Amino acid sequence: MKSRKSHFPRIKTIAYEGTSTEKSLAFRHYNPDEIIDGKTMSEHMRFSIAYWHSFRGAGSDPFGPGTIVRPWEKGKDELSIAKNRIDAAFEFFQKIRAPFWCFHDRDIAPEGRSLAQSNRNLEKIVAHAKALQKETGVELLWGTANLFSNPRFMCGAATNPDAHVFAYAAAQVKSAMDATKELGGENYVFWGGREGYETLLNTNLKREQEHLARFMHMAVDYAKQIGFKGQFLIEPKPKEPTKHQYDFDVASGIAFLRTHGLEKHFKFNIETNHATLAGHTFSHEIDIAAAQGMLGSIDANSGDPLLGWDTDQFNTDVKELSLAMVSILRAGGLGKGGFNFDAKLRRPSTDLEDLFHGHIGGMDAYALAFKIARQILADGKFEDFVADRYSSFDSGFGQDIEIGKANFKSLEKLVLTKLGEPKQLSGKQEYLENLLNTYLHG
Ligand code: XUL
Ligand code: CO
Repeated sequence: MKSRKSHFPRIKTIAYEGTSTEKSLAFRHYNPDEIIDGKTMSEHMRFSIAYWHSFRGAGSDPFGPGTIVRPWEKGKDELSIAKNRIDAAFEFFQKIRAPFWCFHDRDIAPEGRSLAQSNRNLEKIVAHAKALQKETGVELLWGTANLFSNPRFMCGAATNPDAHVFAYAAAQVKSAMDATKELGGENYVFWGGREGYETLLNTNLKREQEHLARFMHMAVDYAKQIGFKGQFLIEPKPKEPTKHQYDFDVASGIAFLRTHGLEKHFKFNIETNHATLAGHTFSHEIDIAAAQGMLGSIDANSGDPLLGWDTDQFNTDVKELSLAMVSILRAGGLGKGGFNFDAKLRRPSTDLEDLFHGHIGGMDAYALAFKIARQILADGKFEDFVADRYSSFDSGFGQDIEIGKANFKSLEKLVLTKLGEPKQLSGKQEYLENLLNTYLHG
């Protein structure tokens, strides 16, 4: 992007400098060009930048307006501002060495006075983004539609009690899928922020869930019609903005997909703080999805243990990420997915370089966790421990239980005549926690 005016003239492309560096604008663990098992770290990590936080978020919260002013937010009209902004974004993607980006339709292009005008705006910006992708080599991890900000979606989109709103949402997703296909998106995400309810007093829960399923089937059919080969992903979240969201967590998402015959077409985009809000660990959600072969992608962030809402912070907790990485690598990786920084700067972090510090911290923490997890799996101590813990099911009556050859009567006879009282087998949690610390801290 040499020919364009720089939006970050004082910041150079972030380089890997290793752990001895004193520089703050440098990677200490993420070396995008390092080859591990025949692939670069960049190819392993598949980091992605979330357009909405990093290029539309200005720091507003429910108690006050935005605080962050960006120099590129100017132009003669909304569309030229949108173009300047996306130019700045692609310069950032390159300087931070992220190979992917993600967007909502309304992040990148302004909503018009009619759907037709919104579609025209989107098409113009998509054409511009396509040229930028070609010029920079940055690719699209996923696209999605914003079906939660506009007041028309106040009672939901696909689960709205008004069929007119359902139709509008369908039309909007159709264009967002077209845009994602046009930009070569590897996935398409459904996060149903308002697909839920505020009170059951006004809600037909069964009918709303059926409408949501109908909507998803329409998306599957439309993907076939246009030849979109990307992976569909559901991003669960238990609440916020709604009191109760139908895609509450991965387990309820699986139940929903299986109930409505959609399980072959969807995987999950798991967001760290959505797991926390659902009362789960990040690893729990990854393992539940992986157990069904439905682990798709990650929205990389974290919450704050003292705040009960979605703070979308950059995650620098290497312990949490190492455990998550063990689960991801054990499941065979993310395939077409990646690690998308669905994370935003704190409201008082108003400097341009804060945007770099946030992403550098997140990328370094993930890269370090990747290396730690590889070491844990290569040593196999935890795997051996767990395999041994279940070894009574490998043969004899344990194996009979697993393969369906045993029943209540046969097992009763066995206990009464042969086995008697089981011996205590320690779970050894403290030993395992200490073992984990040797990988994290030596
Ligand atoms: C909201 C959230 C969304 C989705 C995309 O909590 O995570 O930004 O990732 O709609
Ligand atoms: Co998200």
